Amino acid sequence: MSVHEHPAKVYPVHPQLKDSAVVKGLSEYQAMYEKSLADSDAFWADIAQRIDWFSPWHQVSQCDFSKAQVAWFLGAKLNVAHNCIDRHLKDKADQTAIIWEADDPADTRHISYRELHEEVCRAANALKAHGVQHGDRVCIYLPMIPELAYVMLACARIGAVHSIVFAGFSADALKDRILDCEAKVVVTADEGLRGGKAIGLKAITDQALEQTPCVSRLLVVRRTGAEVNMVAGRDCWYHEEVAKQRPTCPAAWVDAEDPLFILYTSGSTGKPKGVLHTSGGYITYASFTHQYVFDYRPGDIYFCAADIGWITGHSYIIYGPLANGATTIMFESTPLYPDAGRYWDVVERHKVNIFYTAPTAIRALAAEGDAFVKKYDRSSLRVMGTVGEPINPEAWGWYHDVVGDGRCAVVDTWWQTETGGIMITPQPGVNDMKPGSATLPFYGIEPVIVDEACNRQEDVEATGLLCMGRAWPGMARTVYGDHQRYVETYFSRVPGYYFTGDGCRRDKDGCYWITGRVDDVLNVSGHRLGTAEIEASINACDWIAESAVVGCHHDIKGTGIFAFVVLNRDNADHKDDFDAVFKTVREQVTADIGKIARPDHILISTGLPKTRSGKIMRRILRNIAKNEYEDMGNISTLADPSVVALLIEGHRKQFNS
Ligand code: 7RM
Repeated sequence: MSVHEHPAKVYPVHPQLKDSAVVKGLSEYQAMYEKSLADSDAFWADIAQRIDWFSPWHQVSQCDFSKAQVAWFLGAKLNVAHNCIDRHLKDKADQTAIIWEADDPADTRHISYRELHEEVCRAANALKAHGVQHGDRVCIYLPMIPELAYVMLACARIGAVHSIVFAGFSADALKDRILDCEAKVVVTADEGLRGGKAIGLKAITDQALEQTPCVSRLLVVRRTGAEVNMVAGRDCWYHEEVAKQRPTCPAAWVDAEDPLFILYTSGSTGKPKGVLHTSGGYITYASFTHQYVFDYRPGDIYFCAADIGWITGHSYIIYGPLANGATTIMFESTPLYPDAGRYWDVVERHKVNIFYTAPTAIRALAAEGDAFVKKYDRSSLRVMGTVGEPINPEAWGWYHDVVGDGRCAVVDTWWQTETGGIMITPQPGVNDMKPGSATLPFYGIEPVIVDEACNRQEDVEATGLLCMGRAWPGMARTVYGDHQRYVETYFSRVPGYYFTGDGCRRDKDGCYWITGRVDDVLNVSGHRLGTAEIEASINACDWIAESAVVGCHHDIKGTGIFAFVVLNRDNADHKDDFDAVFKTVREQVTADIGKIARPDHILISTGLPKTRSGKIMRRILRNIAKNEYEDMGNISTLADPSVVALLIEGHRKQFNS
């Protein structure tokens, strides 16, 4: 049964949150929401007062979706690292900024705002010493260690642009990202450590750097102490470089529209896009949403379990919380190490008040049973968030009832790499919660639903494509080096609107239910992967002529990866050697992209269902992967309709016999 067939169960606002939350009740939300849309510039000018500006803007916004033009706080100057660190020193110098929870639960470190300031200044001076200047790109390929925070904030401090690459990506994926943004300096570690297992990041980086002439310097953080090969003239130890530097460094006043970072994300076509975020609007939006969505209060211990390699970690481990002077936890390990109680162990030991994770982690932990949860004291928890994919009501119910003891607010936050921050979400103490619905738009956000023909759906109850009717400060400004791609991806499908790529339904109360991607993007464990990227990798296997990738149901990941592969004529004899094909394909994808993109299932096929113009009809493949053999719809436009029966027969044999 899909979420839409469930009679929506409603969990009323928890009374204990109603009077103490930052926004008190639905009518206060509605008044503020209406104000945010009625005079948007006045609203955002007011909200932006939460940020320290060196000099003011001369115009609040200049946005025109028909021209794909977005700019906020024009002419203003600020420094994001100053806002995340320096301005807290007068009253919070000794407060913990970051609690680092290492892979080994016995290993935790408290980093005060004073220490953070010193470490970031040293890192900033080291980057400068190695030639990094305002506007230069620095690629960061680090695990979840404090140096990751130091280096990203060091970039912000000197006006350099960071591009963080998730440490689970392969050498090839790293190489592509370094080349695309022409990074001058790369920062990595000897090894990463997760779940007791070491990952040779330095060796992977060495492989990537064989093909990146733009890189002049590699800084290497010592994490495990493993022996690594240092290339003379190129590689330096991070700890040696920062030790040489002074612990102060002036924060460069940058323009509000100067780039802060690039983050690569998958789309439906081609290689990943370098989503570019700028400084003033992004930090305003990250800070504002972090306070309101999580009902963050001074003194709270805040734990977002994402990886900083993804946007959730950028906005809600580092930038939003630190801009708000919070204590934020950086978690190096996995939810299952040393066992399925790890998150709750962290909650108990650090007395976490706000916890934020993804549905895939919730499902994986729910499957391990309640005992791991109940073993730990979770009475400090007040707000619990989810992000990354639609949450099924069963997982929502377990999170709310078991983890939160039925007493915490659950916020199902919908947003994207491109939106910079949370867009559609419940707010603690404000609105009733509906498991499976992200509920209501955040302040200043105007969701619009259009049908396939781009007609705006004016009725409250509506279904269609989710768009945004107006700009907000946190949105991406361009695709790095390819503005045309930004125009085509977000502003062309539905003229005059920002197109999200998601489908959705709005119910009679105006609540939004996200139904998932409407393009060829898969959401695997909350990570975005383009089917085209995975297919390109599979097709690079010698044995394979062509392939088609679709999503399929997966209990834990939400969406699994199903690949239909056609072997080369010369290798057709491998068709009986399923294990070898499966292994080869998974190894190839791991090498090209990373383990997260490995297919879960493979069906060796004699052909793919293509139209006469050569387009693969994925609808048919999705049905087959779902075990739905009956209702294939119209297949008369296929060049060879007989392939459908062969595919069904193959699938039935492999999966249903
Ligand atoms: C933050 C992040 C974005 C895509 C987005 C959706 C899906 C994210 C939710 C969700 C339903 C949610 N950035 N998505 N959050 N779907 N409910 N609360 O995940 O760029 O990596 O992914 O993720 O499809 O378009 S992302």
